[in-house]
Amino acid sequence: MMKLLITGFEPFGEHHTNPSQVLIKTLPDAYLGITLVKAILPVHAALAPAQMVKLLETHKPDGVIAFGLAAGRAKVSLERVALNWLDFSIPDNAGETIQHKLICEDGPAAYFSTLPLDRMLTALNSAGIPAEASLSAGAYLCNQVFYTLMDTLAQHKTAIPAGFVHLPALPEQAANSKQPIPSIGLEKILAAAFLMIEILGSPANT
Ligand code: PCA
Repeated sequence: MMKLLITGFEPFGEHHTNPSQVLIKTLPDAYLGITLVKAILPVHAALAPAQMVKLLETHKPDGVIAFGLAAGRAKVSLERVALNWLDFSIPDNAGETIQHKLICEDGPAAYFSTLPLDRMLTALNSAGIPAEASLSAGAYLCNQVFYTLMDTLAQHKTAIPAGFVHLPALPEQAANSKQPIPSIGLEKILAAAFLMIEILGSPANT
């Protein structure tokens, strides 16, 4: 049976909720015959990468989709690039603000997502879910976990589809935000996750 690792993040900064955490809590344990290993990562620069490495080693998944929140974005953002760079504009949940620092001293500058992004994009947009490809996952925890994920797979020469997806805020976050921010409802976020999982489970996942 195929096994996918799906991760989200806990709330951080000014956000009292995180759509990626809500997604992880809502997803079933299996979908279309695919086992879903679900985990919520801490917004903690020291702990989150270590947890991602441990999850990969423990579960040896056949594919990985990591999710996080990018409040202010209007569309589900399929990240193309993980950058070897940390530059936090707000502290993590442990109070650390890491700036101008490599994630991995001797690692490559960047890794590309190995998810079938173009196929996913077409499927999401055809299903009426606003989605786009994004060239930067930022320089905070999401990028750090994304880079660690791709670096760990590269180190182990594990050629599985893996990557990162940023989610817009939920409507309840937009409702309580001082600034006007775009949002997407949980039903659309769930539908997006199911479509991406289905694509990874289908044979031509290129
Ligand atoms: N978003 C943050 C970290 C956790 C999350 O959900 C980010 O974009 O880096």
